[in-house]
Amino acid sequence: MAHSEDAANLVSRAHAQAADDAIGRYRAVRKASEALTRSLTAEDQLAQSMPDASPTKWHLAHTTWFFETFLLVPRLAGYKPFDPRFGYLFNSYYEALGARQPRPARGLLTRPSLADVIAYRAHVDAGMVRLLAQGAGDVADLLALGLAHEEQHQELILMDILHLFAQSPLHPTYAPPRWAPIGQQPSAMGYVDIDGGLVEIGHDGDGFAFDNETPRHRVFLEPYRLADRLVTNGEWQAFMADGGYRRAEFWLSEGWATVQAEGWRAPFYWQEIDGAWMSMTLHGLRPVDPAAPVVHVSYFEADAYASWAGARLPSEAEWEHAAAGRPVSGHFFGGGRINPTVAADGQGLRQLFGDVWEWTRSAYSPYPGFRPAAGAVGEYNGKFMAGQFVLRGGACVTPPGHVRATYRNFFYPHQRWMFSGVRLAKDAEPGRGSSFADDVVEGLAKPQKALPPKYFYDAEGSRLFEAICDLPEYYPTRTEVALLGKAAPEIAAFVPEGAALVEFGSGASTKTRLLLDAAPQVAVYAPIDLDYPAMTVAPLTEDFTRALRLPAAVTGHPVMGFFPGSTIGNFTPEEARRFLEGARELLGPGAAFLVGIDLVKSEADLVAAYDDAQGVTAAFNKNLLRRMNRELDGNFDLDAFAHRARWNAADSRIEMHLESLRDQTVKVAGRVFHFAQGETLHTENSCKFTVEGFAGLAAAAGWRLERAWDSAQPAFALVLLRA
Ligand code: SAH
Ligand code: AVI
Repeated sequence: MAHSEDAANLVSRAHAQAADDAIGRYRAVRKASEALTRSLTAEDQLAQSMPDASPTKWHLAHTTWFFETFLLVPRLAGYKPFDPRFGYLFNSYYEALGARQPRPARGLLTRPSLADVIAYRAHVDAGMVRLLAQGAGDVADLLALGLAHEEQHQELILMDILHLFAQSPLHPTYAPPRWAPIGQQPSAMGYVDIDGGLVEIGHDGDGFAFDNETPRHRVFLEPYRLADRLVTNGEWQAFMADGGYRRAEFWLSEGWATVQAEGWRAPFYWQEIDGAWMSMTLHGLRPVDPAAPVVHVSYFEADAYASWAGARLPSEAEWEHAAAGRPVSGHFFGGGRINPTVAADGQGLRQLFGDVWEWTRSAYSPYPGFRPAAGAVGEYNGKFMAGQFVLRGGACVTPPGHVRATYRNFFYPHQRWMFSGVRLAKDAEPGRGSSFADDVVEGLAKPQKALPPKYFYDAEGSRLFEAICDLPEYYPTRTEVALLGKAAPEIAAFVPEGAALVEFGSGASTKTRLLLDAAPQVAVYAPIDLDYPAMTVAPLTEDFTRALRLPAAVTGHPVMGFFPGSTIGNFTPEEARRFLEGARELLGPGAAFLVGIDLVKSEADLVAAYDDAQGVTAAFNKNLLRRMNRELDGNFDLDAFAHRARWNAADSRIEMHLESLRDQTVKVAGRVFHFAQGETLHTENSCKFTVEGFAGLAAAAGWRLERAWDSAQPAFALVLLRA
């Protein structure tokens, strides 16, 4: 008896607790909406600036109508609607619930007054508290929907107010200008490689989700690459400066027609004032921050930008697969700053959640097996599945806690007043990375035009490189060969019996022979190079920065890596770190790795080595132009560019550039690029190291320095790393 009383008490206490929690959640969301109106006058809250936007007062009333219509009227015995005429005024789009005030005429509703709407909210709130106190469990799903719905309108209030204020010559400020100082440019955009395959997307039913996120289902993804951060205003300005809004070749036909009809020449809220770009924001009219993510761009613009940048937009499945399981943290509404923030420095995917909604290339359509809910709430999402595109991740005006990895927002491709921005994606070419054409388009679109040095090595480039190695000025090859000849017996002691020697960028394998001669215990030779396909035992003809597995012949052998020639100096320090990490995984635990590094020396010797008297290095450099002409239908005039080799002391590297000798326009990869006189195409870095500096770099990638051999002038070193 006593026991069952206790049990009954426990159950009723749990019910009371659940009811209290539900009331608490309800009140918090309702209050948050009202808090958004604090800085608004009654006039601000009545005006409607365009048919797509609604007055704040209407949002406040409509969200209230939602609770009244879907919860109180059917569920709370004795509930009396505040005013039966409100059903007509504040029904948004529910056909099942009858006629309604036309959307573009919401701003004409001077009655009810704002005070009446506030009283309406109080009346419905009192009803909701009574309903929830009776038992929150029965209405839990509808309550969650009503609250998520109200949170969507909180974001709409902010979007719509910004649009309204942007019409005002006074540039009103919605929130105090807590404007962070102009951010540092984020690090260069990188791409994260994602395997894809058969993956699942969609909500799994655990916790609240909108119906459009269901059912969870399988999708096949080809391998793809996702940009590690959002596109910035600075990058967008480069697109504008390159005629982005004037060149039809980047645009979808409908997008191009819209550009013409609307006269678009910049993102939605940008204004050019005295030669400087300013943007209307919720903090008033502010200078465009080049480091911050671009915002208020349409799908058409996002797509055009991606074409210009040699990339594409991600599909929603690609986006979700990459975002799944990551913490939903980022810059959402709150904390004073209502603007997208600059990407944090760092690795991997950043800014996935918050800041700006990210356009995807996916049409907003039902998932396989999608069924709208029964009754009028079934009109919530499903009936809008035509002609719109999906956006992912939430924005700085989205309430915190509102979105998740499966969340699908959607807008028409011409719309721009929402906080929408761009993350780029690319197709992966399995094993090869991006294509030559993609890299050329991307590299020539950068403010400092640049190409990855790996494209030097077509057959002619490899021949020229071998000629460079014989030049009197090019000391590295001769020096490393001599050093290797001397150190080979000692190095051989580190080579295990039956070892597989994996060489990166083997070229003609001249240096390898010195090592193989001294270490007959090597059983398998596995060179990885873009060129020299069928050379030796188990060659991999691929990009060594992307090699994911070794040839089968290596299996079962202890592994030693070999990377001579200071080719590692052709990476930036960040690329070198990433390469060394990848090599550690590829070569496996306990592997040894012998790396040749060129050491810092006098500027005169360095410049001479990269600008030889016979002009072989110049020919090697210009061969890149020849290659683009041949493979990418380019029309570079080789005589209109000059070879330059410069010592960059700050970054401790020799840089090779091709300098344009006149103003010119070049066509390549189906695109047109302008070169000003004196502008350069940066074609190679060749970093010069100290042994200690290099050991630090290797340590950051998980390698320990075990031994080093170095030569006197010209200084060069062979370092032996251990995983
Ligand atoms: N190891 C030789 C050749 C160095 S030249 C030496 O020390 O003399 C650089 C070599 O690396 C070239 O043969 C080039 O084809 C290759 N290479 C450059 N970048 C590469 C990449 N990303 N993947 C695979 N091979 C690459
Ligand atoms: C392959 N690599 C290490 C050479 C270097 O010295 O950076 C390529 C080269 N560039 C000009 N000359 C040689």
